[in-house]
Amino acid sequence: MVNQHSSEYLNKIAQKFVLEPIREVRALGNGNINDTFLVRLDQDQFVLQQMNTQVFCQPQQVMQNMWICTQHMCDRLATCQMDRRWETPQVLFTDEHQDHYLEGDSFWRAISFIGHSRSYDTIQSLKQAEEIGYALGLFHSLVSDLAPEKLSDTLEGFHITPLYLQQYDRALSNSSVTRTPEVNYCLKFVSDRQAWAHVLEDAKQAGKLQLRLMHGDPKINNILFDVATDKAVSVIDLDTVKPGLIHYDIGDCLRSGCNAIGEETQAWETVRFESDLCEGILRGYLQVAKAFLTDHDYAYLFDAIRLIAFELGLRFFTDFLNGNVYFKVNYPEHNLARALVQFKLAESIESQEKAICAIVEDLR
Ligand code: GN1
Ligand code: MG
Repeated sequence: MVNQHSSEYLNKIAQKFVLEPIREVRALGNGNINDTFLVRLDQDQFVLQQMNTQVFCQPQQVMQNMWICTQHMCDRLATCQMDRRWETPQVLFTDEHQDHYLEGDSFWRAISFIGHSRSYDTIQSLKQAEEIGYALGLFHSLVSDLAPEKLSDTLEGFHITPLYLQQYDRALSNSSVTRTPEVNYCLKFVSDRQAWAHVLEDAKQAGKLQLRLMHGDPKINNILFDVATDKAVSVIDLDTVKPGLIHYDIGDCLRSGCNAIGEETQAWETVRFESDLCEGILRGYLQVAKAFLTDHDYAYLFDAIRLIAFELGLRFFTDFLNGNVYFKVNYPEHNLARALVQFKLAESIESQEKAICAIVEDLR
């Protein structure tokens, strides 16, 4: 059998997307779902990815969505006067003009590499917080006039918390997990919040929150910063751009950007939601987003921040109970450790409800 990740194999796949000789292919980043590589050419480089088709069952639709949304953003950028650097990742095509390459069951695609940029796994400063918020705001603004129904639902149930609760109930009833103090903490944490966890879906059903286009995964390391100015220059990882609530994005951006020790920390007991970083991110976001947020949107911001940390913890914990079938892990309790981080973060958010709501009020 071919070793899919041998350099010979990777070179062969990478060569499908360019004519120039490939100089090097190496692993890039630490995504939890797809396998990502950086391909070096003589003068240029690009990103090569093998998509996880267990998670993204319709990878062609993901590529179609990506194409529509990147084209739309480029058109928008061409007509507006940007006074700063901003770039959109581009889909690369194979020599047969395909947006992907199929090798047996393996689905490969290539995306342009945004040069002179870097990403961070944990936030470094308040200034950066504002940049992260600005980046998400600009992204939402650039897709705000693209009708959501033009994009397919490529990941059904994504960020629908009540559905994750159902999956959790199933996982729990099939699991014979040892009841360690950490496991008991997670079980109680979820059980105490079951009823509240419907909050955003209820607001959507009631027509208070509208379906728009969302990024789906705007965590800190999906924002790129210019290496010289440290200003945000791009939002990457467009796999989950699809119709949804922008609240999922705001919650995801804040749960990731306001946890200064990062989602992979082992020190889960010390995880805190930093409200000054929250203020920075929201200030940056609202600089752009004030133009399209409604009163209802503001009313649900706190719930969104609390919910997405809770939801991600629930997703990690469920995967731990299921034996780690969704997120990549480095050791068997990895998803439990990740769940504890998110639950601690949610707890910290809950304890600062008044302060966070006051920040929202002051900024609007
Ligand atoms: C996954 O694969 P990656 O790292 O881009 C996940 C996100 C989570 C994130 C947590 C499709 O994203 O929802 O927030 O891990 N993506 C999917 O790090 O489930
Ligand atoms: Mg992602």
